[in-house]
Amino acid sequence: MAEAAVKTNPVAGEEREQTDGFNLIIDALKLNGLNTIYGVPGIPITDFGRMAQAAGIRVLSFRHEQNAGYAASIAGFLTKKPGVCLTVSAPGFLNGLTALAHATTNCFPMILISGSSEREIVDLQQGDYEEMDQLAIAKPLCKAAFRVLHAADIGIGLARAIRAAVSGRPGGVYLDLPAKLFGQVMDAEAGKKSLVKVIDAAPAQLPAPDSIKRALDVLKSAKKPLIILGKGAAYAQTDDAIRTFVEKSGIPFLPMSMAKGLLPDTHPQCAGAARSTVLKDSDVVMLIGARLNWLLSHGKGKSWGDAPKKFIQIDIEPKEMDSNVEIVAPVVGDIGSCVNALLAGMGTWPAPPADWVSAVKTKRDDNVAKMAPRLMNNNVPMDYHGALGVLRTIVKERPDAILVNEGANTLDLARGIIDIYQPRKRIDVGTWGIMGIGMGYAIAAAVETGKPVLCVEGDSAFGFSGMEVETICRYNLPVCIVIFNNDGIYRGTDVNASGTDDPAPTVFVKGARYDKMIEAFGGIGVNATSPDELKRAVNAAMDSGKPTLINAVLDPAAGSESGRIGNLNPQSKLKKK
Ligand code: ADP
Ligand code: TPW
Ligand code: MG
Repeated sequence: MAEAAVKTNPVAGEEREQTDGFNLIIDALKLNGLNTIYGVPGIPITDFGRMAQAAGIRVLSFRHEQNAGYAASIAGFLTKKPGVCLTVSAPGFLNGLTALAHATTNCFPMILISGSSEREIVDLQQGDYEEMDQLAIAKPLCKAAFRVLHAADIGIGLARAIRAAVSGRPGGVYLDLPAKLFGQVMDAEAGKKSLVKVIDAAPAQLPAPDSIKRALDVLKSAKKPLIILGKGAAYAQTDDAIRTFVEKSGIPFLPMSMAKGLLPDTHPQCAGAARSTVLKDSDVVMLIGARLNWLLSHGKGKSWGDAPKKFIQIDIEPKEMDSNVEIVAPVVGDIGSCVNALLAGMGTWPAPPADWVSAVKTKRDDNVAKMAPRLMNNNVPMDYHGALGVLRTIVKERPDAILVNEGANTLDLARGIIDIYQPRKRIDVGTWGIMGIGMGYAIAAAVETGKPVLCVEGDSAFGFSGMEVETICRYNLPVCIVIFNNDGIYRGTDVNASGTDDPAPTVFVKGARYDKMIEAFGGIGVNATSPDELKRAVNAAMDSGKPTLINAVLDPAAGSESGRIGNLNPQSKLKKK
């Protein structure tokens, strides 16, 4: 128990140790191995942060709760333990809520703990300091939401939060802690007994044997099979089983963005560079921890071609099946158990038809060869390909670094160009395609893994979390941020059609020097105008591990509207005058 807990209280003539809400929460977190908190201090949690730090929990103090929340969410993805975000009431809570909803949407385990005002006042709407019915607001946006009113229930409250976050399909959980709870005093011995160490928080979920047989039968019957690996497969941390299964099957695989590196992008079976061909031409598609959402065009339409398709899906969430198209072989269970059951049932497995495998390989090799010269260009100002060619080589030489990536063109092109070699080394905008995850993800990646982090950020994307460069400097984290500065959102060339002096909505200050921002906090800033300069600066940063921000000057005309998802952008059909 945390030392500060100990008070004495004369009960029936004897001195009995007491504890309080502050200490019970700390003890409950530690008991469950939740040793890191991402948050922003303030009433009523300021002392809690101090006491948690004193008790050996790592407390990372951010400049905005949304960034702390994104950090917690990706900590959950990287570790399979719920990432903890701590905020103050009403506005702090709301700032953290975006990240909680994001965690839920992305199936990352996270617990948002917010202090709140007193129930008596909130429920009568009497206007407390930062009054808000936070529990009610959180509920529809997360997987589960709980409130603890009595110190004796803290252990159970946290246990419920942990189980809800990590069991089944992982997600975000809200834990509401009213200010009064922190100071509530109770007998220390009883307090200790009230804590719960959660046993087997995410129990294995074994697939039904029938479902495994059905899936293998369908897969075996395929002429043009394809395996799609999603970020659920990366989350599952069952890397060897997945790799063995894919290799034993001989089937081409397509990694979704955050599943890149489960098998290296350079693996002979990787169909990443033949994406449109394999989606169109495949006849049986096995999804492992990937949803048929917008990122896979809902499993139908033009990108899937006319050939009839059969889908096999492995997922822990039974309701995911048939969400967009019919799943002929649903396999419900955790990915480790499912893949191991598939492996056990495969027997001697026939290689997939050679003409299919070689057609995919030819397409892939053609596309890679076509791209190669563009990646070696030395243009000044840089274009995306020239800059990304450099970063691609650096990641190849440093495969254990974690790549954080957001933006539009900066995202779409980096995803395709930068090969990833190890599992969970690429983290990005995820299911919602949101901007703002950058610095929070970078901080959590560095803190949780101890590995160097390379952030490839659009200049707009960076702006959503840019103030956290101070946090990166404060904790002296090995983070190198490269800003693809093309003077704006998608491009820096838009003009205001109204004739007023205002700039167009998508453009920023021309020639901005983001590198100066980090210098204000003692980090290293570099302005890089050519691929060679960029290469030198990134290598120096990765070697030194010092917080670095590189302003990579890109041609403002190099990008395209909405990057690769311009098709989702409604545009006026009215003729421009
Ligand atoms: P991507 O965006 O990479 O395609 P999604 O986030 O759409 O991936 O899909 C991830 C899927 O993985 C979710 O449907 C989720 O239920 C599932 N999932 C997460 N963890 C596990 C696990 N341990 N076992 C099985 N399925 C999982
Ligand atoms: C929370 C909309 C999608 S991409 C983008 C915005 C604002 C920025 C693109 O510019 P950037 O990249 O980063 O400079 P580049 O290389 O194309 O110039 N608010 C949120 N999420 C999203 N997705 C948006 C707005 C958007
Ligand atoms: Mg930009």
